[in-house]
Amino acid sequence: MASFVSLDSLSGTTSADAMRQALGASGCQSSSCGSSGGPGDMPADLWARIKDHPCYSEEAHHYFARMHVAVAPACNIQCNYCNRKYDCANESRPGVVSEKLTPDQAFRKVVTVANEVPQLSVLGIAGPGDALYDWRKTKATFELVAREIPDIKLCISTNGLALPDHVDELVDMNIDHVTITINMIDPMIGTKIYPWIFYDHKRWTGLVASQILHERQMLGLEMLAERGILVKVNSVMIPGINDEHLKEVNAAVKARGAFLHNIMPLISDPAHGTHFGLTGQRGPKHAELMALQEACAGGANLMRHCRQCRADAVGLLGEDRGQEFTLDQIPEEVAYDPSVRTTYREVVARERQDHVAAKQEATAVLDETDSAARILIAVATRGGGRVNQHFGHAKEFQVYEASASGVRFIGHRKVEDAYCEGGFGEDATLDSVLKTLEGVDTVLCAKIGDCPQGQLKSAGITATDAFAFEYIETAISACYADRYGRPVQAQVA
Ligand code: CLF
Ligand code: SF4
Repeated sequence: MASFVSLDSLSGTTSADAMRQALGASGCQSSSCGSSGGPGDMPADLWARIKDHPCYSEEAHHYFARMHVAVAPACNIQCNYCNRKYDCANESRPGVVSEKLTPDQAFRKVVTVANEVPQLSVLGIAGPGDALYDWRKTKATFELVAREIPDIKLCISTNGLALPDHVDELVDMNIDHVTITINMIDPMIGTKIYPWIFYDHKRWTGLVASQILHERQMLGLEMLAERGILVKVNSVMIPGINDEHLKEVNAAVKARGAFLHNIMPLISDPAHGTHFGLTGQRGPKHAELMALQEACAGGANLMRHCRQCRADAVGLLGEDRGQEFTLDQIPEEVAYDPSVRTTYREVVARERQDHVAAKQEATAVLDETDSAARILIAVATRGGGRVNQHFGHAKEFQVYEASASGVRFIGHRKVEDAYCEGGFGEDATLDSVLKTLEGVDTVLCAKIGDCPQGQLKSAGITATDAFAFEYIETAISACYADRYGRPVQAQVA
């Protein structure tokens, strides 16, 4: 099993001290340059529907994984940020072409993953085309899987054009989570994003195309909300085109019953061959995205932990185990064994109770401080809600804001290349990590060598492994309180 929180690690002791000792006894001994919205916030029935969904619950993404199966290659619109040779940019990182699957192949893949990845809780169909336009294959896949693994959550992502035609079937099939990508509510803005749509057996262009798309998206959203389906709206932030406008989109989707709004940065690169990539349209900077998210505060709830995953992603958000489950590695005959997932859920349920208590203690620690300081703290984590990853192995950092009023998840930052691969560090790569950590005050990780720690210090960033294996909130509150004052007895053991 790959690196994230494992069944073995959770089944064993979960005390931070024991984990630290285990790290000391394990292989990676780097110390130098060359080495290596929670249950209290919503009604219980709503929490029950999202608590295991890694995208709909920020808390769940520490514990649960999703997988996508690329069974729906056809699409009924053209987005200027998409090149059909690549994965769907609505829900995936443009890059390599997906391995497209038939429903039967997808079924075998899901069962294989469910047997080997205990964290799996959601099956999503997110392209590489549109899950509803390619509905026959989406439906066949979900039917096969739901029969074999009844407790898996079914989730789809769509551009919304075909959505109103399928709402009844979505309800009948118990598809409880639907994402609609809505980039505008003003069709004039839509003309800069969508060159054409295919609707009612005809291709439409210009303003009328965007008008039809807009009306269908709004209608689909309202129909789903009326039926009680949890709708997440994804919006691609395109500077100069819809960035300011997304505030209006946020208000409009909230008014129509969207559960979450996920504002994602445009990924644009000439190498992807998209219209925006080829015409030099840039994506937003970290700070621009954060400013827009702040400006939307008070509107529809925002998702901030999206990883813009591929249409064939497998694993916890932020990891991609897809290469372990390519078709050539999937058996012809599969049989589902529910025991691993069942055991994992029992362990996670216990772990989560501890985590909730730890969060409450962290809030109490921060309450004791009396400071106006707000700092960004980056955390290296492999999942489980803990500071449990070596600095040099972090492919991304989760960024939190710490202040006397609490610990707030801000988002994640991807590192182009992890600093330490296989036991040695590269100065050039540390430079890219430093760039990734721009604006961050403190880095918390399970282990860091003296040299990178020194280089970070020279860049004004404090990096420490003193809180290794603590819950993230516990570590952040202790770290903040150490800096800005706290009573000695509140210190974390
Ligand atoms: Fe997949 Fe999307 Fe369902 Fe999640 S992803 S279909 S809601 S199961 Fe999640 Fe990936 Fe972001 Fe999508 S992190 S791109 S929001
Ligand atoms: Fe590409 Fe998805 Fe847009 Fe279709 S809806 S053009 S697949 S990004």
